[in-house]
Amino acid sequence: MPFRAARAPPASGHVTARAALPALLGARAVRGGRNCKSQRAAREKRVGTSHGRAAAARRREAWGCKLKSGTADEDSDAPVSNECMDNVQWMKEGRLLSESSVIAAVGSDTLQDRFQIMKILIMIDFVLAASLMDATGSSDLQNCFQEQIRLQGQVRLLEHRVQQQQLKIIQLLEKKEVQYSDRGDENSVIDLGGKRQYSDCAEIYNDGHKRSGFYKLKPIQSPTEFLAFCDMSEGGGWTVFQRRSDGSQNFDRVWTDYEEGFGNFVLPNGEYWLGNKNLHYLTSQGNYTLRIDLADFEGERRFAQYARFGVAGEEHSYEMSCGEYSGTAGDSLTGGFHPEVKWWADHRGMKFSTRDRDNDNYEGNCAEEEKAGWWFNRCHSANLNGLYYKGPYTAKTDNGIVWYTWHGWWYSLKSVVMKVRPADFEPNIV
Ligand SMILES: [Ca+2]
Repeated sequence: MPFRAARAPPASGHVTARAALPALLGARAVRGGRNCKSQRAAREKRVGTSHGRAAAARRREAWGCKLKSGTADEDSDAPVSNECMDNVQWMKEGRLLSESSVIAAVGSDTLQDRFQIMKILIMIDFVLAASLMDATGSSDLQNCFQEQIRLQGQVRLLEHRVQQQQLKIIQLLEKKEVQYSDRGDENSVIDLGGKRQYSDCAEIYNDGHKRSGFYKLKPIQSPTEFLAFCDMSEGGGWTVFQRRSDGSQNFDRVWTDYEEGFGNFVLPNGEYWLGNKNLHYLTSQGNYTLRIDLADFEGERRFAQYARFGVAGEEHSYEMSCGEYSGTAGDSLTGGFHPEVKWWADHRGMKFSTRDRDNDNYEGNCAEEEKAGWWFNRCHSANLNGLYYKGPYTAKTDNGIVWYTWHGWWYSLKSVVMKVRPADFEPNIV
């Protein structure tokens, strides 16, 4: 039984040279063809009869050129299966090999010889096609199509999984970048190797370490070392004991928390309280200047500076003392902005208070109402450990981060840094 229209004998079964010549040319056209459709078009052009088309359709099906059994239209643009392409390729290669072999064997290129050659080639085609059909029985072919469809489904599923995995990889890489960036921030903890102990950041600065970051300190009376952020800007040598930057830390804490210190001692902008004990050890070493840097949500910065800042020991409930004010934010710490408020707004001489240790001058509990530990009086005109609102706020009490002389009681500041440095500090510029 013939398989390829170009190679097939007419219905009568008789092969003529007139039919065989275009068949040979047709084989060469297929060589440049890319799929079954072009193959089919070339073939139908050559056959040109309904009988030929029907036969071609049957043969194409047998070759695996039909993807959907029973639905493939003669002129359908349906994609061609790999098996079909494999079969076509197999036939093409076999046909071309046999063609060149026969021509070489005959060694002639006259028209008559070519007719003879073509007769031989047609017979070879029959043998090749018969072999293919034997290899692919119709039920086997159907099974192959089903297997193809199943495998294509699996391919789509795997492609979907690959896409999901790629998305996951991207997410993990992004997460890793964040971690690396955090790790970069952790470099703000600076280890000097422990060869020397420093009593404050001024000593570290004048020992040649002029990069801001967390350093280990051990004030003279302190039994242990502790980390503190050294601000080496604004002349350098500042030991930071309080920082507010983003509201990430809870400052509504009990006595022991404020005594020991709490917060983030890693990130350069980490919020923390150094601890009343450490603050006492630090400031009892000599004459320290307090500087308070403030920023609001409008991008403006102000500062307040106080001479002779000190914090007494635990036996005095960490009472605060300070001297003259200078700066741009106004004097809220001593109530110096108005003589009539001093009696209740001056924080000098005040003991430290927390919600569980009420040392204020108020009948109630300032720390409890203001949600902070502080040197409350009755209660305050400065409350830098208050709740982190963002700018203007409303509340039952003025419990935001308040510096009255700049923004009043009902505006909570964006950032605060409280830091100390020896009054006689002279930066070593060598
Ligand atoms: Ca009270």
